[in-house]
Amino acid sequence: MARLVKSIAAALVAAVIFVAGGTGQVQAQACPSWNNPTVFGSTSLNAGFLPDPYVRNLTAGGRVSLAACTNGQWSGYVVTRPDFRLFYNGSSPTGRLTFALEARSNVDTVLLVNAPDGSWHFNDDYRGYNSAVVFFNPMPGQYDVWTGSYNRSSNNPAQLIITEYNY
Ligand SMILES: [Ca+2]
Repeated sequence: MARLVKSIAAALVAAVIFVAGGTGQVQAQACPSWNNPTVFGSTSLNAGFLPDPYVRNLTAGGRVSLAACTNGQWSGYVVTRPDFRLFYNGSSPTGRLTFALEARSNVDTVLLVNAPDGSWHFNDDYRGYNSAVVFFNPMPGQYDVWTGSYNRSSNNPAQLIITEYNY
Protein backbone atom coordinates (compact mmCIF):
# COMPACT_ATOMS: atom_id res chain seq x y z
CA MET A 1 0.00 0.00 0.00
CA ALA A 2 2.97 2.29 0.47
CA ARG A 3 3.18 2.71 -3.25
CA LEU A 4 -0.38 4.03 -3.45
CA VAL A 5 0.21 6.48 -0.60
CA LYS A 6 3.37 7.63 -2.30
CA SER A 7 1.69 8.21 -5.65
CA ILE A 8 -0.77 10.62 -4.06
CA ALA A 9 1.75 12.60 -2.07
CA ALA A 10 4.29 12.74 -4.88
CA ALA A 11 2.36 15.63 -6.35
CA LEU A 12 4.01 17.87 -3.74
CA VAL A 13 6.70 18.62 -6.26
CA ALA A 14 4.75 19.14 -9.43
CA ALA A 15 5.68 20.44 -12.82
CA VAL A 16 5.77 24.21 -12.85
CA ILE A 17 4.72 26.35 -15.76
CA PHE A 18 6.76 29.31 -16.81
CA VAL A 19 6.74 31.68 -19.72
CA ALA A 20 9.80 31.44 -21.90
CA GLY A 21 11.52 34.78 -22.17
CA GLY A 22 10.45 36.90 -25.10
CA THR A 23 8.50 34.33 -27.02
CA GLY A 24 5.34 34.27 -24.93
CA GLN A 25 5.30 30.51 -25.22
CA VAL A 26 4.35 28.62 -22.11
CA GLN A 27 6.60 25.67 -21.38
CA ALA A 28 6.58 23.10 -18.66
CA GLN A 29 9.78 22.35 -16.81
CA ALA A 30 9.94 18.72 -15.78
CA CYS A 31 10.52 18.36 -12.06
CA PRO A 32 11.80 15.45 -9.96
CA SER A 33 9.39 12.55 -9.97
CA TRP A 34 9.92 9.35 -8.01
CA ASN A 35 7.78 7.52 -10.56
CA ASN A 36 10.68 7.15 -12.98
CA PRO A 37 13.47 4.63 -13.52
CA THR A 38 16.60 5.52 -11.57
CA VAL A 39 19.92 6.61 -13.05
CA PHE A 40 22.17 4.56 -10.76
CA GLY A 41 19.96 1.62 -9.85
CA SER A 42 18.55 0.52 -6.53
CA THR A 43 19.19 -1.74 -3.59
CA SER A 44 17.26 -3.44 -0.84
CA LEU A 45 18.56 -3.26 2.73
CA ASN A 46 17.21 -4.94 5.84
CA ALA A 47 17.36 -3.08 9.15
CA GLY A 48 20.68 -3.87 10.83
CA PHE A 49 22.35 -4.27 7.43
CA LEU A 50 26.06 -5.06 7.20
CA PRO A 51 28.37 -3.68 6.14
CA ASP A 52 27.18 -0.32 7.39
CA PRO A 53 27.61 2.15 5.73
CA TYR A 54 26.31 1.06 2.36
CA VAL A 55 28.22 3.12 -0.23
CA ARG A 56 27.27 3.77 -3.86
CA ASN A 57 29.55 5.59 -6.28
CA LEU A 58 27.57 7.89 -8.55
CA THR A 59 27.52 11.47 -9.79
CA ALA A 60 25.93 14.63 -8.41
CA GLY A 61 24.30 17.44 -10.33
CA GLY A 62 21.74 18.18 -12.97
CA ARG A 63 20.01 20.88 -14.98
CA VAL A 64 16.59 20.99 -13.30
CA SER A 65 16.21 23.96 -10.96
CA LEU A 66 14.83 22.94 -7.58
CA ALA A 67 14.06 26.59 -6.86
CA ALA A 68 11.73 26.62 -9.86
CA CYS A 69 10.14 23.33 -8.79
CA THR A 70 9.61 24.34 -5.14
CA ASN A 71 8.68 27.99 -5.57
CA GLY A 72 12.01 29.01 -4.10
CA GLN A 73 11.82 26.83 -0.99
CA TRP A 74 14.95 24.84 -1.92
CA SER A 75 17.89 25.67 -4.18
CA GLY A 76 20.01 23.37 -6.27
CA TYR A 77 20.04 21.36 -9.45
CA VAL A 78 19.00 17.76 -10.02
CA VAL A 79 17.78 15.47 -12.77
CA THR A 80 14.14 14.46 -13.06
CA ARG A 81 14.80 10.75 -12.55
CA PRO A 82 15.82 9.57 -9.08
CA ASP A 83 19.53 8.90 -8.97
CA PHE A 84 19.12 5.99 -6.59
CA ARG A 85 16.36 4.02 -4.88
CA LEU A 86 16.45 2.18 -1.55
CA PHE A 87 13.93 -0.40 -0.48
CA TYR A 88 14.27 -0.45 3.31
CA ASN A 89 12.86 -3.34 5.30
CA GLY A 90 12.29 -3.66 9.03
CA SER A 91 12.89 -1.37 11.98
CA SER A 92 16.22 0.45 12.44
CA PRO A 93 18.02 -0.87 15.56
CA THR A 94 19.43 2.62 16.20
CA GLY A 95 16.19 4.44 15.42
CA ARG A 96 17.92 6.27 12.58
CA LEU A 97 18.51 6.03 8.87
CA THR A 98 20.80 8.58 7.24
CA PHE A 99 21.42 9.38 3.58
CA ALA A 100 24.60 11.36 3.02
CA LEU A 101 26.17 12.68 -0.16
CA GLU A 102 29.92 13.23 -0.17
CA ALA A 103 31.65 14.94 -3.07
CA ARG A 104 34.57 13.16 -4.73
CA SER A 105 35.15 16.31 -6.74
CA ASN A 106 34.82 20.04 -6.09
CA VAL A 107 31.02 19.94 -6.27
CA ASP A 108 28.86 21.60 -3.60
CA THR A 109 26.23 18.88 -3.18
CA VAL A 110 22.53 18.99 -2.37
CA LEU A 111 20.41 15.99 -1.46
CA LEU A 112 16.70 15.43 -2.11
CA VAL A 113 14.88 12.39 -0.72
CA ASN A 114 11.31 11.24 -1.28
CA ALA A 115 10.30 9.04 1.67
CA PRO A 116 7.94 6.02 1.59
CA ASP A 117 5.01 8.24 2.63
CA GLY A 118 5.68 10.55 -0.32
CA SER A 119 7.12 13.39 1.80
CA TRP A 120 10.06 15.36 0.43
CA HIS A 121 13.25 16.08 2.38
CA PHE A 122 16.13 18.34 1.37
CA ASN A 123 19.58 19.30 2.65
CA ASP A 124 22.37 21.43 1.24
CA ASP A 125 25.24 21.75 3.73
CA TYR A 126 25.31 19.17 6.52
CA ARG A 127 29.07 18.78 6.89
CA GLY A 128 31.02 21.39 4.99
CA TYR A 129 29.37 21.59 1.59
CA ASN A 130 28.29 17.95 1.72
CA SER A 131 24.68 17.01 2.35
CA ALA A 132 22.79 14.59 4.58
CA VAL A 133 19.19 13.82 5.49
CA VAL A 134 18.49 11.94 8.74
CA PHE A 135 15.26 10.01 9.30
CA PHE A 136 14.31 9.19 12.89
CA ASN A 137 12.29 6.00 13.40
CA PRO A 138 12.50 5.52 9.64
CA MET A 139 9.53 3.87 8.03
CA PRO A 140 10.11 0.83 5.85
CA GLY A 141 9.51 1.18 2.15
CA GLN A 142 10.79 2.98 -0.90
CA TYR A 143 13.18 5.91 -0.58
CA ASP A 144 13.99 7.79 -3.78
CA VAL A 145 17.17 9.85 -3.73
CA TRP A 146 18.35 12.72 -5.92
CA THR A 147 22.05 13.57 -5.73
CA GLY A 148 22.21 17.18 -6.85
CA SER A 149 24.52 20.15 -6.93
CA TYR A 150 24.06 23.63 -5.54
CA ASN A 151 25.27 25.16 -8.77
CA ARG A 152 24.15 24.04 -12.21
CA SER A 153 26.60 21.33 -13.23
CA SER A 154 26.51 17.67 -14.11
CA ASN A 155 28.43 14.43 -13.74
CA ASN A 156 30.39 15.38 -10.62
CA PRO A 157 31.87 12.28 -8.94
CA ALA A 158 30.32 11.66 -5.51
CA GLN A 159 29.39 8.91 -3.06
CA LEU A 160 25.97 8.21 -1.62
CA ILE A 161 26.29 6.83 1.90
CA ILE A 162 23.46 5.05 3.71
CA THR A 163 23.92 4.33 7.42
CA GLU A 164 21.96 3.55 10.57
CA TYR A 165 24.79 4.94 12.72
CA ASN A 166 25.55 8.52 13.68
CA TYR A 167 26.77 10.55 10.77
CA1 LIG B 1 25.99 21.75 -0.20
